[in-house]
Amino acid sequence: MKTILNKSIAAIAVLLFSASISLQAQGDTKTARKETIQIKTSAECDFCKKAIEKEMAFVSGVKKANLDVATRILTVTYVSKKTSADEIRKAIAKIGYDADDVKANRKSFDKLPECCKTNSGKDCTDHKKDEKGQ
Ligand SMILES: [Cu+2]
Repeated sequence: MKTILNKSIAAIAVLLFSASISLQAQGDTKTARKETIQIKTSAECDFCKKAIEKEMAFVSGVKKANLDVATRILTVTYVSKKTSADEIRKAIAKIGYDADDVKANRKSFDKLPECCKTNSGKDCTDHKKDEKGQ
């Protein structure tokens, strides 16, 4: 009788132990869960790149942001528990740039340097002149 009792206690202990390990493992993957997305923006030049990347630093949960000016694609790595692709797109639109199907905030867009406005037809090589002129 005593051995049976000991065995079942041992079995329960093993069960509890393994259950706590699997819970812990799940918890770890949840907190560290990162997503990487690519967002098509309306960035025109390095000035836009800096503005967008800087804005990303203010979005909580964003770990990394890099904009490729040639393709206008912003690659963002974020913690999915803290933010979402939609939040990130909204943050980009807020400062005057399109982000996938989210359209740029009109007021912010109007404040952008001329050459940074999509389809302005102006070359961003004049950018430095623009900045000094303001
Ligand atoms: Cu620009």
